[in-house]
Amino acid sequence: MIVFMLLCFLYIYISVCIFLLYKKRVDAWCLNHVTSPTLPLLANCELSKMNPDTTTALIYDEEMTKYKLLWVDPACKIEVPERLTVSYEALVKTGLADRCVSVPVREATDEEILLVHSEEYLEAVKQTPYMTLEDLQMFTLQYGDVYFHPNIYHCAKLASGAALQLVDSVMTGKVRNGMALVRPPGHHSKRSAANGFCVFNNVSIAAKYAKQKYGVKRILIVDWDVHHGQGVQYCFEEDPSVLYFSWHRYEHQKFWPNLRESDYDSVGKAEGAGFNINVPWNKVGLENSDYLSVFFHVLLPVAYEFCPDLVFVCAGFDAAIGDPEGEMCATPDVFAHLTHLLMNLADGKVCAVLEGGYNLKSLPQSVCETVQTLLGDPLPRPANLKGPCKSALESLHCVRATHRKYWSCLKHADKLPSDELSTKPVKSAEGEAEEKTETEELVWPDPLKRISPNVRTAALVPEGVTCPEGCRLFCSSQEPEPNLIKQLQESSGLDTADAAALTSLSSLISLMDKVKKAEIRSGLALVPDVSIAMNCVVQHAASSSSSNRMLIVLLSEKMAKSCITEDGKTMLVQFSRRSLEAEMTKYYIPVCLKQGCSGVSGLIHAVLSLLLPLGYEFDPGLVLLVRAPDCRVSERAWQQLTGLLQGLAQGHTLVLMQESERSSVAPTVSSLLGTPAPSLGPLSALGSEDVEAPEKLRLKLQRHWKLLQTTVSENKCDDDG
Ligand code: Q6M
Ligand code: ZN
Repeated sequence: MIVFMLLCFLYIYISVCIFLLYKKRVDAWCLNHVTSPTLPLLANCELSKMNPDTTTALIYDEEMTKYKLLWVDPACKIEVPERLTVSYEALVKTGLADRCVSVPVREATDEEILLVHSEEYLEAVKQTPYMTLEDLQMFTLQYGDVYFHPNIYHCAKLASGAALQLVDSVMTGKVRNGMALVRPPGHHSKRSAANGFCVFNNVSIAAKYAKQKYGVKRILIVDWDVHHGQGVQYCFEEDPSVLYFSWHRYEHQKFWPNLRESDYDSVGKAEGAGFNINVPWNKVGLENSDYLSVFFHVLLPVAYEFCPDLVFVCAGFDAAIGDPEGEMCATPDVFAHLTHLLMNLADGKVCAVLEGGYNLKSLPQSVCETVQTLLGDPLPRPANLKGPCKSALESLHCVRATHRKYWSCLKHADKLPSDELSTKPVKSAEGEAEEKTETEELVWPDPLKRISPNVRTAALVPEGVTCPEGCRLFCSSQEPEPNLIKQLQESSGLDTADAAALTSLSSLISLMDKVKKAEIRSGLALVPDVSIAMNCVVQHAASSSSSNRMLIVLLSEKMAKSCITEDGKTMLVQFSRRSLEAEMTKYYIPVCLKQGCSGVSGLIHAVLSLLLPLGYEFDPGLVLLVRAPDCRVSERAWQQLTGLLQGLAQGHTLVLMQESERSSVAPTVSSLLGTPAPSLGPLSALGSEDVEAPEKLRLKLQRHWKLLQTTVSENKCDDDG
């Protein structure tokens, strides 16, 4: 009897243990409903762990490290299992993996693989697990730059299945976004052929699946791998519901895969014309500025016009510094920005799937930057952007000119000169002669730690206004200093008798100081008068000795130039109906919009192609975003603007709004908290009048601000090339 009871206890004990272990995983999925009123007090990471609206999926399985090259092949030797292990280990070591929801992989089914591939090809690949080494080598011979292994078929099914799991997690709302770390990659594989280390086209399969299973109408695929994903291009060439964007090392077709159709003039076919965008790079050594320019002046304007419901990233990291294939010089932190700039599209539904990346130092760094951004951490400062190089500008020019007939945002792009720039065959053998010196060890600084301030967003609101969920009510702790009050009185023009107003202004100053000192990430203040408040903040910033630059983004019809000095510490970009062009200087930039801020397409276009490049090059330490009550900005466009600006100044934004606009507090705070701005819907085509003024401004300012350039201008004395 006693033995029986002991056995019973043991049994119960073991069951409870198993249950608890199991529950740990399930919890991550089911805590969706936990939204307690005390949430604002929790640290960011705990918050994101529980709320599906803010979680990031991470999909990985060690099984995908279990195949490798079994013979000597110089073309394939860089594609090693360690690519995956070092990436995953870096995510674990930095604590990022722990902050994600771990979603298991699965095998893609035959039916799913057949969404993209032919039956003959699938059947052929199915035989590979049973082949001898010799058979495998023979089998491999029919394809280019790829190798087979008895376990690669299994891994390829898992790689595609991982992409499908990611789609399911994002589309069902279990997570907001996510990344799948997979091997083999996918973007080169074609309907009936393996190619470039790829067996099944993971992202193409996932895109077809999303269309079929969830009825997704428009899909954007951003391929930032340094190679052209020709497989993806072929798959969706005639499909206007999938916009494929790829930049790639091309060198006038001298670089693998050496295809004519990788050039900028392959725009898609039939119905799909305009929905394939190739940006060929004809030089190596490109840098952050080159990549970001293409985002500002091609990808983002087109993407906003297209308005995807879902975004995939063919996330290869061979475009990063140190990569033996790409030979580019962009630093890993650029991927934080590329990721961030996509995160306000498609209501934040971004699915990143690993492709290439062969430097075992820059690859894990870049993966971490990407995942950390998906998780919503503050962005690194976009330091030292110096504008695109001449060759990148040539590519940019060609792409914009070629696509101007398809996209209204590009309709004012400069046409191509009659003698085309890019398709020109390579000049002579001169470049050829310099043989590839065995890439000497490149060094670059480790990316900086991205630390979240304890308080994400604080709001300074008048009594009676409730502070939205997730946000901290700001109360100034100290008594205002008499000196400050005196200063405020001068800059506000308020009477000493107006003690209450002066105290509230001094709270505003202390909020700004806390944001500047990074004790708080971002802030919002509802004030009785935005102009007065703005003046006070600007004066105070100017009087403090800090060398911190401030970017002021002003939505107002009221002239405001006088509030800044030209010492380079402040830049003011003002959006209004008024044509204040004559007043323009290097640091005061009045953007005249035909419909003012109320026209969504016009405003967004100006934000993407003017404000962002200016902001990134200026690289402020603080962004002051001011919304005057007369600006009539639509709530969604405002949220997009607020969201996009979080890429600057490590997210240190201070928003000023007028008391009368209290209904906008919640949506604004939501954007400051990192909630993706709601999608704008397909934008109405831009009229000439929307594009003309900003375009004129861009041309005038590009001498000062190189990130505004889109063509190789006459007066540009660039010595590379
Ligand atoms: C290798 C030539 C070696 C996923 C990916 C695959 C790239 C395949 C490159 C094949 N050529 N010098 O795009 O990164
Ligand atoms: Zn690649």
